[in-house]
Amino acid sequence: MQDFYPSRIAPKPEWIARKDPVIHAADRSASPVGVEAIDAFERDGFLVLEDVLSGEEVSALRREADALRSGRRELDPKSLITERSSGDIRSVFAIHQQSEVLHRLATDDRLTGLARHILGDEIYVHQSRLNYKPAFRGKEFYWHSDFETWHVEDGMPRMRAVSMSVMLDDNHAQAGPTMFVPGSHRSFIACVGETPENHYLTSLKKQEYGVPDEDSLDRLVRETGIVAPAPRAGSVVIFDCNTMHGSNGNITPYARANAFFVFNAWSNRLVDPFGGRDPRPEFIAHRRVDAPLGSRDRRKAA
Ligand code: 6CS
Ligand code: FE
Repeated sequence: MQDFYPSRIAPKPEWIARKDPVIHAADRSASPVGVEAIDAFERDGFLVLEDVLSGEEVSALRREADALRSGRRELDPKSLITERSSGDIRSVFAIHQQSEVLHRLATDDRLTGLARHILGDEIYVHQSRLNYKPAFRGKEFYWHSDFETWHVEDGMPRMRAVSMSVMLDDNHAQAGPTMFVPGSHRSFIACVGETPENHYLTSLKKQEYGVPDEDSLDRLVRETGIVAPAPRAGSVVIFDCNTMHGSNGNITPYARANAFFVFNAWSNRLVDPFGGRDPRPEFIAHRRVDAPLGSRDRRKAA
């Protein structure tokens, strides 16, 4: 399959103009969040949806997140990623497959209806994870485009995926919220450096390959700045697969957790990784998916 976004090949960074639409919906007036919000998402590459979940829903999700991190649950040990320094759990992957509560959230129409609209297709979960940024010791996530990794290391052909981050705690500007560069989703920054074998064993703790060079980051930020939404618990921050983002460490007493779901268009299912390495394990990038999300239920309902 043609590689529209070659990366980690050339000896120096390259900027490639995005070849895919941001909003694939045929009729934007059907947007579940209104046309203005969808236009803003297209312009900025991210969107904050306040108060999507009720207080009760958030409390139930927070209890589930604590249970998943407590060691009291039978989880795939590979899906638990710990902080290098403290050993604290940094992420739990494949949460929609390991928790009934989180599976319900991953298939909640408030998320999936919007994802289908943006992607203009049936969808499935490419990746899900619980991100914990512990108090006092939360580590940073360096700047990156998710799509660059998902294209090179997972074989995601086109930019037709959207991430949804559900806030389980109130976010604070000082506690390392996710930062976005508005408009950065319109340029694909090809990175330099060859992907190491089994890169995921280190990249999920501290990503050092597939990260943009400082000149490109400087140029991106000079054009449109940095925005770091810090919404309340129950809010959802959605962002395009190619929006440049990262987060600082957290030395405040405010711990924060978010449940993160990546919806990919059914027509954009993974092929062989464009970086030529073996595909990453199933818990990080789902390949064994036999039907779009919810299609079984919708077929039954029909
Ligand atoms: O490699 C990945 O798929 C994950 N890494 C980061 C830093 N963001 C996207 C994704 O969760
Ligand atoms: Fe990311």
